[in-house]
Amino acid sequence: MRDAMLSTDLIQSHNAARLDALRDEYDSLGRSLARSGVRIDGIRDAVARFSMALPSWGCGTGGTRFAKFPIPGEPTCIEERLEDCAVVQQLCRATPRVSLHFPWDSSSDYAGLREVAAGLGLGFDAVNSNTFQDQPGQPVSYRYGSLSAADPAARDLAVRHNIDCIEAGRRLGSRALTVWVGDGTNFPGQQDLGASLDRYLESMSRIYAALPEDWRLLIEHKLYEPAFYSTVVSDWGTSILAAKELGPKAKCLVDLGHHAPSVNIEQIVARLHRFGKLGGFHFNDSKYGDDDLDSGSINPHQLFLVFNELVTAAETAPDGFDPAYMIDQSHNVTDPIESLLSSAEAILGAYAKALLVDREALRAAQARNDAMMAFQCLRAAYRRDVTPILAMARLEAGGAIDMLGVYRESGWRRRKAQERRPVALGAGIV
Ligand code: PSV
Ligand code: MN
Repeated sequence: MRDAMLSTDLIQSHNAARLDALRDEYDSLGRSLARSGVRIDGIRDAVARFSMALPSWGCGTGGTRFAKFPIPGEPTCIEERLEDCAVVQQLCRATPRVSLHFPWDSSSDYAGLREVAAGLGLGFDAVNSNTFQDQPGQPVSYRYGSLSAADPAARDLAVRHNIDCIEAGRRLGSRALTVWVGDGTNFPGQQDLGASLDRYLESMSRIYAALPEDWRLLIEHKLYEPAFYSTVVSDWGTSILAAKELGPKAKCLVDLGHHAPSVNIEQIVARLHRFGKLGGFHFNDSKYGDDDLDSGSINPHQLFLVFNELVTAAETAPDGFDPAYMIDQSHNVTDPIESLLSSAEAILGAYAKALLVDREALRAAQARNDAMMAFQCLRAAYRRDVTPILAMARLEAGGAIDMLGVYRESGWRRRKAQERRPVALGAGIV
C-alpha cells in the first residue's frame, strides 16, 4: 500500500533542504519562550500528542448546498477517499483517523475496509448517520423529518439506519456515533414544537439502547438549515438536555459553524464541560452561517479562545478529557487535500498558542479583577508565531516541514486524474 501514498524520499529531501532554517527558528523561539519560563520541547510534545479525525466527505469538493465543481483526480469511492486521507496524514501526522458517513461510505466488507485503512496507516473515528436526505428506493421519505417525524415508519427507518451505522462502526473499530438531523419546519404551526422533540428523544433512546458499552452517542446541534423556521436540535441547550435525558454515553458535539452569529462558542464549550457533556468537535470556520470554510481562515482568534477553554478543561477534568476532534469542511475552490492540511495546521496552531497561556498568571489576574492583565495573558500567547513548533513536531513524526510544497511537488492530483474516473456533476457532497 505504501506506493499508494507519497514518496518518502521526496518528503525527506524536501525536509533536508529546510532543516537548518527550521532549527534556527525553533531554537530562537525556544530561547524566547524560556525567558517566560516555558520549555518549548514540552509544547512540541503536547502538539505531537494531539490528533483529530478527517471527514471522508471532506476529501471531495462541494458542499451541502448548490453545485459541485469537481476537480480532476477527486476521489470517487471510499477506498480513494482513504488514499487521500492517508496523504494528509503522511504530511501532517496529526490526522490518523477517518470519520465515515453512511450511506455515502457504505461498503459490503467493513473488516476489509479496516485492513485497507490500516495498510495506509489510518484508523476510524466516529461514524456519522445520514437521515437528512432520501436514498434511491427508500420506502418512506424523510421530507418531513426523520428521527422526529410524525410518521412512525420514517422514524423506524431512521432509527434502523443509525443502528446499522453502529454495526458498521463496530466492524471498523469506531467507538462513537455522531447524529445530526436536519429535522425541523419551514412554517410556524407546521409541527408541534414540543411533540417533535419528544419524538426525537424517543427515537434517540432506541439508538442509545443499541450502543455498545464503550461507545459514545454524540449529539450535533445546528441552528438552522435545511429547516428555516424551527430546527428540532437547534442549539446547545437542546443538545445538553437531550444528552442528560439519554444517559452518560450521550454527549454534545460542537460544530463551530452551527451557532447564531456572534454567539460566544468558547463559553458554550466551558458550559458543556462543566456538566460533563462535551463530547466532540467539528472544526471549520464561518462568516455568515454554516459555511464549512477552512478552520481558522475567518476567525482564528475564536479558534484560539475555544482551545483556551479546552486546555483549561483538560487541566480540570476529573476523569480524563477526550473529546472526539474532527475537521468538518467542504467547499469548491481549493484542492481538498490542501485545505485539510491548512486546517490541521490552523487547529494545531490554536492549540499550541492555548498551551502557551500563563495560566497561573491568568488565574491571579482574574482573582484580583485585573481585566487588562488577564487579557494580556491571552494576548501574549495569541501573538506568538508557533509555526516552528508545529513544523518540528511534524518533522519528528516523519511528516513534512513544508506540507503544501511537498504536496504540490508530488503531482498527486495529476497522477490521480489519470487513474480515477471523473466525478459526476451535481449537488451535494459525495
Ligand atoms: C451538518 O451541517 C454537518 O455539520 C453534519 O456534521 C453532517 O454530518 C455534515 O455536516 C455533512 O453534511
Ligand atoms: Mn458537522
